[in-house]
Amino acid sequence: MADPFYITTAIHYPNGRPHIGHAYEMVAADVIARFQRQAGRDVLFQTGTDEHGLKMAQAARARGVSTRTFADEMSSHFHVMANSLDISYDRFIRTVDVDHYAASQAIWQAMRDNDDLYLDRYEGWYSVRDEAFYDESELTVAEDGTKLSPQGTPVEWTAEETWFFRLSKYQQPLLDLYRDNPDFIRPESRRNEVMRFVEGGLSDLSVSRTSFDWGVPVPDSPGHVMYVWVDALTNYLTGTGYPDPSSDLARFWPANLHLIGKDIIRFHTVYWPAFLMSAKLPLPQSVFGHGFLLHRGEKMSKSLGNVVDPMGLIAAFGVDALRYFFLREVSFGQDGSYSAEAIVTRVNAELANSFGNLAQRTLSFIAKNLDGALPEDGRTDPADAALIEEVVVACAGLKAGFEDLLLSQGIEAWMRGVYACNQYIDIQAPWSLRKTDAERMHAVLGTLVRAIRMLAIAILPVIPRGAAQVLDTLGAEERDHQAIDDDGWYARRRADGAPLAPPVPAFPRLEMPVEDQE
Ligand code: ME8
Repeated sequence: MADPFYITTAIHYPNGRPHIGHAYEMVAADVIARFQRQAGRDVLFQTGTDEHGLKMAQAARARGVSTRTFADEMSSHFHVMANSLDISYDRFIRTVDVDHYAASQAIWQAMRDNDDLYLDRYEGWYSVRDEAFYDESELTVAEDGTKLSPQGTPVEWTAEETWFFRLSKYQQPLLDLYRDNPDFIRPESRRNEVMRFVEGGLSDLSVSRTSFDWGVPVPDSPGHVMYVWVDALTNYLTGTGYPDPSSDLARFWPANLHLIGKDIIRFHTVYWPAFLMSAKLPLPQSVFGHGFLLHRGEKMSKSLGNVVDPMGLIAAFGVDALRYFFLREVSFGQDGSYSAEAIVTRVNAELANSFGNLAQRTLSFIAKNLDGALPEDGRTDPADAALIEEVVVACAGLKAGFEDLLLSQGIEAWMRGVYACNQYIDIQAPWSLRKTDAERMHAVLGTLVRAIRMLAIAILPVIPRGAAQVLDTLGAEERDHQAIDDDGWYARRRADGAPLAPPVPAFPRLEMPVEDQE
C-alpha cells in the first residue's frame, strides 16, 4: 500500500463570495496534492467551508435570511469555484455536515476527560471579523477612538459565562514541539513569530459562547455552542473518519500538511496542537503559512474596489493560465501582487510563447511533413543527448522544488528545460533539414517529442488541462514521475504505429481584457 499523504487547505468563511486569496490557496494545495499523487503517494485532499460563528450569523441577519439558508447558498459558490479551478479535492467539507458535529463533540469530550476544560466567566475583547479574542495589550486605537485588533479589525467588549481551555498548561510542550520539529511551522519567518508569541506566555482560551446558538452544541452543557475555531480546526480530523479508529480514512491522520494563510498561523500552530495534545492525538507534520496575494500590491478591500472575482479571471484567462500564474509569479510563502497585465505578460511569455509554441511548432511540423507518424531514429548528434539531459535535470529540479514547497523555483527549473528545447529547435532547424538531411531531421524531431513528453508530464500538476492535451496528442498514457525517465516509451510508442493526434494549440496567447486596458 502506498504511503498516505493528507493535505488540507484552510476551510473558508462563506460570509462573502470567494476572492482571489481563496482561489490561490486552493490551487497551491491542489498542485501539491496532484504532485504527490503523481509521485505514487496515497493522497487525501480536503478543502471546504467554515460556516459557524458570529460572523456568519450576522451576515445572514443582514441579508434577512436564516443562517442555514445563507450558509447553503454561500458555500455553494466556494464549491463551484473549486470545481472551476480543477481542484482535485477528495472531500469538500462543510462544518454543518453531520459527521463533523460528531467529530467536534468527540474531541471536546476527549479534552474534557483530560481535565483541560472548565467553566468560568469571560470578559474581554473580541473581533467578530477575525473570530478571535485579544488581550488589551495587543490592541491599537484608531483616530475615531475605535479599538482595533492586530489585524486592524474592530473589537468589542464581551462578557459571558464560557468554557475555558487550559492553554497555559501547553506553553512548554508547544515550545518543545517547535524546537524538536523545525518543519512543524514553515516558512522559517512564521516559526520565529509563533515562538516569540508562545514564549511571551499563554492565557487560557475561551472556547464556548452562550450569546448565540449558531455552532456545534457543547456536550452536556445546554446553552453553550463551541467557539468557531474549535470546530473549524476539527474539520481536519472529521475528514479522516474521527472518532472511528476503524474508518478507512483513519490511516490519513496525522495530516502531512495544513496549508493556510499567514494570518491564521497562530490558530494552527498554537491552539490546534494544544487541542490535539489534550485529546491525546498525534500532531500534524507541518503547517505552512503562505503569503497574501495583493491586487497591484494593495490589500484587497471593498472600498478600494479591487476585490477581483476569481470566476471572472477564469473566464477571461482560462484555468490553466490562472493556476500557472499563481504559482509561478509568487515565491511561495511570501506575499505577491497580481493584475491583469501581470497575468497576461507571464502566461504569454512562458506558456504561450515558450512551452505552447515548442509543442505546437514541433507537433504541427510532424503532422504536416510526416503525416503525424512518429519520427524514425535518425542520425544522432551529441546535441540530442545533451538536450535530453538538460530536460531530465529540469524535471528533477521541478520535483525537488515541489517536494520542499518551493513551487515557483520548481517551475523556474522546469522552464529552463523548455528554453533549452526552443534553443535546440532554432539551432537544429528541422525545417531546413527537411530538404537537405531527412535522416537528421527525424533524429531532431524524435528528440523533441521525447523532451516535450517529459516536460508535459512534469508540469501536469500545475496546468492539468493543457499538459494533458499535449500528452494526448502524443498518445503518452503513463503520466507519473517514473514515466518521465522511461526511455522505453518512444520505442514502444513507435512500435504501436498509430499516428500522433492532430495538434491543437494548448496554450493560446492571452489578450488584455478591454476594461483593463489603460
Ligand atoms: O480564516 N491572499 O477563513 P477565511 C492569500 N475560516 N490568501 C488569503 C487572502 C489573500 N489576500 N485572504 C485570505 C478563515 N487568505 C477561517 C479558517 S481553518 C480551520 C479556518 C487565506 O475565509 C487565509 O489566510 O478568512 C486563509 O488561509 C484562507 O484564505 C481562508 O480565509
